[in-house]
Amino acid sequence: QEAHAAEMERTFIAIKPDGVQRGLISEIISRFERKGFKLVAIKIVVPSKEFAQKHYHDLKDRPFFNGLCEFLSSAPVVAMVWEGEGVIKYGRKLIGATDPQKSEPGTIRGDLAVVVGRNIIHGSDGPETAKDEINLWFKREELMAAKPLTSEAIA
Ligand code: 3AN
Repeated sequence: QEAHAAEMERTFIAIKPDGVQRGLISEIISRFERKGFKLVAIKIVVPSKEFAQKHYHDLKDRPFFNGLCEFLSSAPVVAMVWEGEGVIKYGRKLIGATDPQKSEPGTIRGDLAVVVGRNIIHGSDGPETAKDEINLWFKREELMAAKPLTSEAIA
């Protein structure tokens, strides 16, 4: 068996229903692409409310939990996995602070959103949540292989 390259860091990013409805899919994807991160999985789905509750389980005691889960499950979401050195932390930097009133200009939320309940995008907040969220949203076979293409595969 051939040796596998070291696992490259990956994070889960979702464009939430407000981002999709506002036509911001390409804008958001292009910011991650231009930075140099690599898209390794993408699909468009309407999650069930139960699925949304699983995704946001850490927030289950917050007053906005129910509304947040209702919203996430209300319309199509673009679910993605991005790969690259430092992608978890830097992805959060591209996204900006949770409250768009506090996110810096130049960030996705800073440039494109106004209120916290409609902040257009989700990104995993650490290595553990990244792993859990990728496993929740994607099957193994939906992720592009970590291995670079061989010359035979390219030709
Ligand atoms: P982030 O998405 O920046 O990681 P979290 O995990 O604290 O922030 O919050 C998850 C989501 O919950 C946010 N993206 C936002 O949609 C919603 N949310 C957070 N705080 C509030 C709030 N005070 N009121 C309404 N919704 C909120």
